[in-house]
Amino acid sequence: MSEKRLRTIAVNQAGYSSGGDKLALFSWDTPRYHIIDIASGNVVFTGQTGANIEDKPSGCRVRSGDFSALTSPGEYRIEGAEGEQSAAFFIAEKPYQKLQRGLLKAFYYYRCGVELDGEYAGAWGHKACHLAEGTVIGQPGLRQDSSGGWHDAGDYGKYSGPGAKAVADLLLAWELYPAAFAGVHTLPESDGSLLDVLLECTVELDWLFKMQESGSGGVYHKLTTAHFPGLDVMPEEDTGELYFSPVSAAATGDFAGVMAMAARIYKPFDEAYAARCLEAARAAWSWLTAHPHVPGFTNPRGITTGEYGDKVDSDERFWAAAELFRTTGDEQFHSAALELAKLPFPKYSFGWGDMGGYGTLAYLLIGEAGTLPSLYAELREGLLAEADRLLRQSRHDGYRISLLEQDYIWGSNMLVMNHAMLLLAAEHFSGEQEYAACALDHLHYLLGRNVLGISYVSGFGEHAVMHPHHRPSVGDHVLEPVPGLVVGGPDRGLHDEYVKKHLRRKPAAQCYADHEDSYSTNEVTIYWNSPALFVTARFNC
Ligand code: G3I
Ligand code: 9MR
Ligand code: ZN
Repeated sequence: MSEKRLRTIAVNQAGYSSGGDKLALFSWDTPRYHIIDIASGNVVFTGQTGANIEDKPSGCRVRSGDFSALTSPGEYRIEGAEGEQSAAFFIAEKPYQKLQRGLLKAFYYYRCGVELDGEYAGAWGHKACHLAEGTVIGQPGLRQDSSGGWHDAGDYGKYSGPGAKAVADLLLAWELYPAAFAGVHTLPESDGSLLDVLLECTVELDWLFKMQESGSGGVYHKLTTAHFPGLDVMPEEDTGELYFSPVSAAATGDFAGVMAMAARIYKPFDEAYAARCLEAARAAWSWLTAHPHVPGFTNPRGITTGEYGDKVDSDERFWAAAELFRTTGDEQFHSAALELAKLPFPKYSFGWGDMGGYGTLAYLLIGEAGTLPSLYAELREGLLAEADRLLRQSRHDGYRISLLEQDYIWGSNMLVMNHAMLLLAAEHFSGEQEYAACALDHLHYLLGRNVLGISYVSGFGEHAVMHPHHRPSVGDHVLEPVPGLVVGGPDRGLHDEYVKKHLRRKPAAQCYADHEDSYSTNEVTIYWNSPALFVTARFNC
């Protein structure tokens, strides 16, 4: 059925670096192809495809065409034997610089509580939003400031844990790949001292401070209206009452982790800010130690916005302990991390609900000398074993990524980028280039080298997502969506009405619809952008 008709020539539409490997992937059995230079119209390369791979997730027999020998910078298109065409793509010395800037600028577009205007916002400006005080659920009469931060996604909720994941990815990107961010001071409020990436993260950190309950140190799980507003409602028109949902252990652990990280990273630039972050992290840690066993968060009665439920909080606690230990060197945090590490939560995951990977990275980044050698070795070997598993899976995959059929879930593109992050962490700790090459294959997939031949980043690629489930993009009457947004991607679970109706019986990797009603495949979130930014930064060093 579908695989017979689908003839995709898939390329990374953001491009390939001149000196690097270049593969196009063909979704059907075709022997030959040629490459056209778009400026001149000339055929500049003729190639043969390799043996096919039966690819279960895409439902296709995939062949690859290797055109690494083509190195001249330019804009190209691939044509198949019967006139099939790929999207346009670039060959350039540094093909991902614009992409990195776009992925970071997306966070500016996600900002809440400020007007987006002028040259920097371009066509996608809007008035300041969500400035009202919020009601604290369970504390009658208590209302407090709730403004600032980034909207979570296509909706206007603000959720502490997911926000912490997004900031952690950006700060880690800066820690590991500072050269990729050097000298970039383009934000409207930039005074040339803090780099854009660090300045943008303070937007979310400043809001996170407001999510900490004064006195207890616990952190409210989320701040949203009672229900999602209509899909065409602009942020400033979303004026329903805002509610702080109760404190959760997951949110408090994530908060402690990201604040401890910020305390370390901002110290050279702003001692007072760093001290405030550390104090907030310590207060959150005190709440955690005072509340060793708490039930997972569920939405309070009457609140129907995103739940981000998470029953297991030992991963968030482990991250908090490891990050506080890394930042302070204080033994109390080390012994807590050692105890928590014994618990059976995933140690190599970077999902909004599975934050153990950040604890592992924090611990390993201390270096062997400052840690318990047995735990250091266990985590290092475990991380490399996980990376090896991802490498093997990628080798068996037609589109050269590590996702198995069952991994095409809601937000599968986050898994694609999280796996790439893990591979890059493995590169960092082992020096093995093979891991980086595999991570780059994951970026190629995101930017269009997938069975649908679509770039999952708005504004990046000739055939890029055009209709994200993103309220400002739907409500603003601008044809193009807000640029630089990463969408969720294929979800074989068919979790919304639109895909249930239109995508029945499609192979997993084809369960995606570029339609604004498909919130389960085509929404956008800050924590899908953030790992993509981390991965892109690696390839801009
Ligand atoms: O973890 C299980 C896995 O074990 C299982 O094999 C798989 C099979 O479907 O499901 C996995 O769970 C999924 C879970 O995400 C964990 O990633 C669920 O199916 C899936 O429904 C769930 O989706 C979440 C979705 O909210 C619905 O709760 C997304 O991760 C999450 O990103 C998304 O978040 C929403 C917010 O609620 C509101 N704001 C927008 C945002 C993005 O759509
Ligand atoms: O628009 C909502 C989106 O931001 C959420 O991520 C998603 C899942 O919680 O829900 C969307 O809202 C839909 C609601 O759940 C069901 N009715 C249709 C709504 C979208 O228009
Ligand atoms: Zn807002």
